[in-house]
Amino acid sequence: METTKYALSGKKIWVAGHRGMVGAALMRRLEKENCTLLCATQDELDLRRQDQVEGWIKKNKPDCIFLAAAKVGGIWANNTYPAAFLYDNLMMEANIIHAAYINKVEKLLFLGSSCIYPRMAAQPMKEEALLSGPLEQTNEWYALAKIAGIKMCQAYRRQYGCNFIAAMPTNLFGAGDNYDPEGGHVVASLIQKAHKAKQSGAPSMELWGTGSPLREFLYVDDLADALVFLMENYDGEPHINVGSGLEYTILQLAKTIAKTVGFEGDFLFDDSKPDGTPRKLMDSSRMHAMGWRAPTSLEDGLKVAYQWFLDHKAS
Ligand code: GFB
Repeated sequence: METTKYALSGKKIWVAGHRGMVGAALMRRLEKENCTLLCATQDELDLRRQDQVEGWIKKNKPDCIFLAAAKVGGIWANNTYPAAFLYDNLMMEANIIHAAYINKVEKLLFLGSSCIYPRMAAQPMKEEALLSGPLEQTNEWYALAKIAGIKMCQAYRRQYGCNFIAAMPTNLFGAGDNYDPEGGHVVASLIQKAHKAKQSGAPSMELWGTGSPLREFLYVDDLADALVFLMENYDGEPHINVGSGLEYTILQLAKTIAKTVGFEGDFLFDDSKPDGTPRKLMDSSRMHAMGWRAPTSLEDGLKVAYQWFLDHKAS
């Protein structure tokens, strides 16, 4: 695959979604580069409004864009707010990608999610598994929006020659996660629950589903590093998986979190809540072949995530 090094030094870079977990990690990572960082808060710029996005890009003239803005949530939020997950994500990505084309942005990186792959895709999931079977029901709305984003990048490359690329991260966790027990993803929810159970001296904490689904977890600062690596080194049309290869059952994850937090009680299973997809392990061999691997263990990443929770969210 032909690639040209894209140097970030001296560039004006817009991190769309800089207050989200991924966007904030990107801001931390990009501070190490000699570049100018642009960002806009939700009050200044509603990314769902085409006129606002076109006006903002025209005025601020970014050289390149990390499209990390998205409406995200865990299994419950995805399943409960299908319209918002579909509409908000479609609008944000369509507006930013189209405005980037009109304003001749040099390079754009779009962020997807491992839920774009079919529910029963062969494991580990290769990039080619996209659109080869039915999606997982609990998050098909979000997945469809993310698939549209990948396809927009490919379409704008083909028709207009735009250097727009896409990365698909696996399940993420780290500083800045959403610790809402209902709306968040499993790692943040379980940190919050384990902390509360420990504080109150509860004999047990609750896990949704059966505890048997397998998930791969990637520390968000590792993802930010991978995204900068791709922006600098990758120019291809196919989207690229970014995983850690670290796969655990939800029960194994819960035990590791309990150890990090210091909760010594039992786990109860609420099987009225969905398990979602049974397994979601990425094949990250393309990333590995380019020379990038995730350096952080689950245990080390969890220590940072728990400390961030204690500093910002714990009561
Ligand atoms: O992280 P999570 O919400 O999302 O849930 P998905 C992962 C697994 O953890 C599911 C179980 O099997 C949940 O049932 N789980 C156990 C819990 N206890 C809890 C809990 O207290 N909170 C949560 N949230 N889960 C999301 C998608 O799927 O993954 C998104 O809905 C996105 O679209 C994201 O792709 C990365 O891994 O199932």
